[in-house]
Amino acid sequence: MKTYKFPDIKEWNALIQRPVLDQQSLDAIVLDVLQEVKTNKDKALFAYAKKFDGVQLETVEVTASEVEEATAQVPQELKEAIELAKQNILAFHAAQKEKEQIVETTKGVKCWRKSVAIDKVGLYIPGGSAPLFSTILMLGVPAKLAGCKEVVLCTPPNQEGKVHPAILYTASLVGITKIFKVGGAQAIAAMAYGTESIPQVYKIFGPGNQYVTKAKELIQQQGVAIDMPAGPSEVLVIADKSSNPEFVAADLLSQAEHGPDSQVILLSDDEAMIAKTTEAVQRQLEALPRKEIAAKALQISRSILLNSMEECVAFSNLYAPEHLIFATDNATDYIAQITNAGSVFLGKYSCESAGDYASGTNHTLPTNGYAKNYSGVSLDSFVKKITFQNLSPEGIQTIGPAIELMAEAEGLDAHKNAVTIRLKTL
Ligand code: HSO
Ligand code: ZN
Repeated sequence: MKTYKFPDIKEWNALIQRPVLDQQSLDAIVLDVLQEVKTNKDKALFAYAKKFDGVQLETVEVTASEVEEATAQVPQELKEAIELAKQNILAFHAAQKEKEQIVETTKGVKCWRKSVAIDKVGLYIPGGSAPLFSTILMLGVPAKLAGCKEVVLCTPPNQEGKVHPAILYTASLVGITKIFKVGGAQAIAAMAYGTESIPQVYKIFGPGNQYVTKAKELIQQQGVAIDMPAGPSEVLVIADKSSNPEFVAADLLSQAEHGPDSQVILLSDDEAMIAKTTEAVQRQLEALPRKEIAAKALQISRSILLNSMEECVAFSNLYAPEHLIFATDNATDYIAQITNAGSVFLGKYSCESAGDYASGTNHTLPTNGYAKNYSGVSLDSFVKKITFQNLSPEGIQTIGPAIELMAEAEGLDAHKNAVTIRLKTL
């Protein structure tokens, strides 16, 4: 972790930069995969499973007996932990249900908005080095709460053609029954276009590598919605002399272990805190099984000494972190000043891991500065809001003349006429 001391505000723009990935060759490769799946459907999926996952599949759909077998393999303690997490995520997201409110904007003009579930959604769960079954809770729970009729899940198989038991168990726990052994860009293509086995969906959610991310970006241009643009996961921690450097170090490493391209940022107004934390990071790192990954992430990470807490918040707002940990005793005093962040963790005991797994908030959050203009996944991500209106004769009589005048001024006579023809009958 490189340390910067009192950087001039002119240097801040350079310090908020995320590592840049070489995207040049990605477009062509991913476009090719999309086209292949669109044309050859299941046949293409079998070929990709052989090529990328090293397995000859007989069918892409996970069977009920595979789910049963997986359920038996998950230790009871882990099942209970997943259940606890699910309950909290359910409670938090259920409270996001909006009450329909009929607004009578003018006498006889009633308008309201109704949340209607997106019929078919697709969830992508990466396999790779960490089987992120927690993400199934984060996406599956709100999808079911919203009332999505069809929830499809794609996840890559291993070389034996199997899916991690905790992934299958968690999917079945939230009521997802359509699970497919497909990974990478081909999974995104399959859900976007549909194949003989995999239903086509209207919106695709979930994290993934750069191929998956690129595929989501491309299918979005073709009219399929996606949860949000994605980049590597990141955390920014604000600490002062009241913070616990061991806790802060553990938080930085919990994010760093996600991937070599994960960025972690430490901000403080206290030089001693930065020194203690960076020492603790090095020490704790040594004991981690994923220390090589975390060490790479630390190479692209920064600790920055600033003049005050106010400056730390200003820097954080400019960086717009996916996760902001405000690790100080008086963290709640700063809530009003926080304007850009995906999810905020206040005080010593609010570690990012709490939100990653079990506190109830969603862990699918905007990265790469998108916290400036995007929200994390919530119940809203799984619904559209349809507006309704119902005008009485009195309603159209009251607002009709204004509409006629406006339509005329825009030179749209047919619009005007739609009102006039009605007013004449009243
Ligand atoms: N920190 C990740 C989520 C996650 N962590 C899943 C552990 N498992 C992105 O918010
Ligand atoms: Zn995490």
